[in-house]
Amino acid sequence: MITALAGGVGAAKFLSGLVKIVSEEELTIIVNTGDDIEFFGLHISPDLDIVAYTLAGIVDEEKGWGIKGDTFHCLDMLRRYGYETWFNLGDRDLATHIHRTALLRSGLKLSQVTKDICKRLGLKVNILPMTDDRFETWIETDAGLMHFQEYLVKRGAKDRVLGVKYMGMENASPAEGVIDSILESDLIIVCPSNPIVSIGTILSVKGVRESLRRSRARKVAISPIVSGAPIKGPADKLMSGLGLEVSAFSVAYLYRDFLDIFVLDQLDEKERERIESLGIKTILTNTIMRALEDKINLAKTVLEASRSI
Ligand code: FO1
Repeated sequence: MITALAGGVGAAKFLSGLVKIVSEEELTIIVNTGDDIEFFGLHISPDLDIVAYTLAGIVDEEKGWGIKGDTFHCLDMLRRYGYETWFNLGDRDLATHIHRTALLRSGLKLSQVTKDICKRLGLKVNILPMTDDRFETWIETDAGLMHFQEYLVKRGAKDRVLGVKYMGMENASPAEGVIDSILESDLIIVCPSNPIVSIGTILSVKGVRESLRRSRARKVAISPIVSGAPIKGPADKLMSGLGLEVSAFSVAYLYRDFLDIFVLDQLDEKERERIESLGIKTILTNTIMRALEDKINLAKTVLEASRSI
């Protein structure tokens, strides 16, 4: 059994390569829900949807989120009615949020709703939210404290980051299956996702970090940072805002208490020695995923690396 820890776009790209070489039934994906937000009374789970849409082959590949070919008529009308419409929810995408919210209101947990959505999208992979409890990532900036989506999408990550708050962390329990899948897997893959607001949130949920340390699985992470910059997203701004060096080494350092192998880009050979000094084995490869072939090759490298120890 394989368990992957995932954020949004970078993770989904990698996972779309992984499912080409391992069976979906063998894979559990634990997904960040710190990006979740409510709009128009609807519960939006961006990372759960990005992963599910990507694996179902319906994601807008250019943007990495939303549904390909989607239209925005509902949002246009909401704008006319005076609503804030900076978060681009497409018409088909809205159907997912309406369905999710209706099931949540009927008393189901987010993990049960996610299972239903995945089944209806034809997926056999087990996608789990990190928690069924309310959990939101908020960013402390020089312009004030704001929800992660406000920081990223509304304000274009332009504000200086002073801190990151995981709202709800104290009371959030891992969703059913999260800890068991970490403890029962042979391999745990930390996808190339933001170490602060995607993987950091998952690691902050009660018991997750500890179960990663305890699990006898081989634990492999892929660097989301290449040559001192993130492939996508604001990881550099968040890391430097927290006083961390923006480098592959820094990411490995954040996972040092449980990680066995760190896969980093071939451009980062100079980082190798420092990472190995943490007691983590390193593998150099191409981590930039443009074509499907790149995604499959990266997944193969991760599997081969995990068998080498
Ligand atoms: N990202 C944007 O940059 N702009 C958007 O308007 C936007 C809308 C959106 C709608 C649904 C969804 O599932 C994701 C969406 N995203 C959008 C992506 C999202 O904000 C982030 O990429 C993830 O939360 C980070 O993993």
